[in-house]
Amino acid sequence: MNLIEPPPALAVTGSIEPLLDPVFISDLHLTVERPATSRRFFSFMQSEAPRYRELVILGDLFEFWIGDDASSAAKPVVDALAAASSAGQRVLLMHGNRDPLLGHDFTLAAGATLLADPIVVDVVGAKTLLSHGDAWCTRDVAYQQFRSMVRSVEFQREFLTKSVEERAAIAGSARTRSDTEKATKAMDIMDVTPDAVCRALRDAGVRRIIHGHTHRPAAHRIDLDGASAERWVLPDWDVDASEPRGGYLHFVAGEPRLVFFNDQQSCGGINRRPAD
Ligand SMILES: [Mn+2]
Repeated sequence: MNLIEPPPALAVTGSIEPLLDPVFISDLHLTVERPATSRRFFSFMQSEAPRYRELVILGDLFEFWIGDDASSAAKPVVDALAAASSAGQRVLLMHGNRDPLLGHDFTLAAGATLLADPIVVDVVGAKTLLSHGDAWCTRDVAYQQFRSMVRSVEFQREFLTKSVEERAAIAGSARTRSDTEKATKAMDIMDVTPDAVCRALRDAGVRRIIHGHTHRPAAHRIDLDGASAERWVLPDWDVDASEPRGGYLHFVAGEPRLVFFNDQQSCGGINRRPAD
């Protein structure tokens, strides 16, 4: 990392212009180990994404990211984003829990803007809270501690001064640990905590949330202090899986709608007006 550049945690912007016709994706977990998922991303960038004015990636575009200077395998992805931004599309991107080290060099190369998490944005006329979503999984105390660490300026500065080889080794062992840990945890601990979501809605003064991370795509209607609010959860992508999955959220007649690549993938309230 060039030491005069801000660490990734400080490379984010906290306020952006309204989104007029956006498409939202998240949790693609792109890696050379999932070639079909990468191919689906490139075809998405070719055929679906250009229909929208804004492309919004709510975290975990990549399976892992150990620094902008160690990203040669991701060049085709960066190029696809750069093509979109040069064609006039706004490309907005948020850190996920797997790629919180996406930084200034990446955004410069991709023509993208890094968003703070969470952020309140006017989305198709409605003030909306956007987040990756992992910050609301508050029951996972150990994870929240890890999250604050990797998002701290001190940790990032120190980690990014290590050699690429050293960073790869650290990230490799951390990932092995987290997969083992995840398998042994109760599933519900990995979902968002309803109270944390309500608090976030109240603090932000909004009635709609869009997030990813939990891999539980759905449209939830929430009772918030006697009024109604909505929580939209984006699908993760895995086209290499035995049952391929993935999709996006867009707006039809001013209302959010989830779209799945695989029609068989169904969850409560999907492709309809928000319901439980
Ligand atoms: Mn995630």
